[in-house]
Amino acid sequence: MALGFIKKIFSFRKDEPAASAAAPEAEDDLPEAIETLIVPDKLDHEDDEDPLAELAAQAESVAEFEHTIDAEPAAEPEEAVSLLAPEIEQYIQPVEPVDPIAPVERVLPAGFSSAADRTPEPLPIEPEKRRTWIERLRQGLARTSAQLSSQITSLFTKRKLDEQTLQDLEDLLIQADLGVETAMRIADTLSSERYGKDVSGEDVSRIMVGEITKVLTPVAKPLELDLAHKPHVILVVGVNGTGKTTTIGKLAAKLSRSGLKVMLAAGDTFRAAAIEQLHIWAERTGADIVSTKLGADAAGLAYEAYEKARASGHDVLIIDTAGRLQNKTELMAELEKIVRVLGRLDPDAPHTVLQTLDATTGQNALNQVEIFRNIAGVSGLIMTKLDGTARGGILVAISAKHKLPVYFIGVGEGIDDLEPFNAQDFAEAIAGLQSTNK
Ligand SMILES: Nc1nc2c(ncn2[C@@H]2O[C@H](COP(=O)(O)OP(=O)(O)OP(=O)(O)O)[C@@H](O)[C@H]2O)c(=O)[nH]1
Ligand SMILES: [Mg+2]
Repeated sequence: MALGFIKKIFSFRKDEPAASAAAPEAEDDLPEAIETLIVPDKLDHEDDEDPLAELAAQAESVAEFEHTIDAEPAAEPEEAVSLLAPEIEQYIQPVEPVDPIAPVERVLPAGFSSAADRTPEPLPIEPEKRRTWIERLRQGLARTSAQLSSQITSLFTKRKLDEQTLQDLEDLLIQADLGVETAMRIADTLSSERYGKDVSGEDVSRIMVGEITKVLTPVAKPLELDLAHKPHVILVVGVNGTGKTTTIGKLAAKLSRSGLKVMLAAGDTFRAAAIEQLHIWAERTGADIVSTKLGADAAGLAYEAYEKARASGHDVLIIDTAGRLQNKTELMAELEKIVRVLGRLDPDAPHTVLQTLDATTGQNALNQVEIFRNIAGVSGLIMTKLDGTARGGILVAISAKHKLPVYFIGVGEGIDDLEPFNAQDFAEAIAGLQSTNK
């Protein structure tokens, strides 16, 4: 009899009509009873208690409830529990968070460094994981690198290196967004090594990797956190859709995992969906969040978030912002106000102003850095979507021009798809060269 009742409960939960045996007046009570019985977080048990044991305490209500439905004699509590157990187990497993963020000891994650010791030694990346994201990076840049390689190969087939081929090579490299400066350096190095001689595609790739690595190495830096001043404030800026909110989620995951207390602030107050999106990331990563109502003043929110983060001892505060470049004047005023307000609370805040760049946008990313650097005093970059059909060459041009640190790269939409930026890996992926040192 108890089993019949359980079946009724589960069929009801799956949004099917309750079995006809249920008395009509009892049906209204079903949802609550079901929640009490089968949704683990409604059980109000401590973490270290067995949820099934906890159920035993509630089993009487099973029997009682059954009684109200079927007017049958109540089942013994133990019987009800043993019958419920297998069904309940199914519901307990999925309720585990998809990406549990268990705080561990307080060691900064890879890609961050502490201002206190200033000896950034990135944590080793597991070989398996490393392979996966490098492959994604290569795939993302495959179109750029394949196109470039085939053009270079056809340029040098059966030709000795002369002025014209050097000029053609430079043009190819500029078309791949690498920037005039780097294109010229690659051509110069090639010229000094092989002028008047045969040149293979591999020669060019090798020199490309060398020159690109030289440009990128000085900017491939960890994001330094000054944990002596709590909270360390990271303001995240960038054009719409470049990956600000997603990147904030990924950063929060890394920091929370290393045991740091993270607060997020939903500073993009113009879209309800933006606020909601950040709430979801906060939930997934175990970070706290401060948000306000739609259309509220973003600087006011930043102020409130800072005060709360300081009062509750949060290590890091990450502030999301809107990126409406179409209304540049308004955006500029808003970002300036956020920076000004934070500066009143802590003269060094925001300690980091991070700009996200979408790798699929190409040349336009260069202008975006120019604009946001002026508006918000960008202090470092993260390039996202390098797993897509990326045009990553522009990062070389940006680095040569702005020399801003590049902390991480986004290689997917998932919580772990953010990797510390590595100059050589990136250079090899652009040149389409297989890694030599892994
Ligand atoms: N493939 C891929 N997608 C990404 C990456 N980073 C972000 N995205 C996706 O890009 C889209 C835009 O990302 P958001 O984080 O919402 O961008 P945003 O800058 O906050 O956008 P606004 O709030 O509109 O200004 C989302 O669909 C993300 O899932 C990445 O590294 N790889
Ligand atoms: Mg956003």
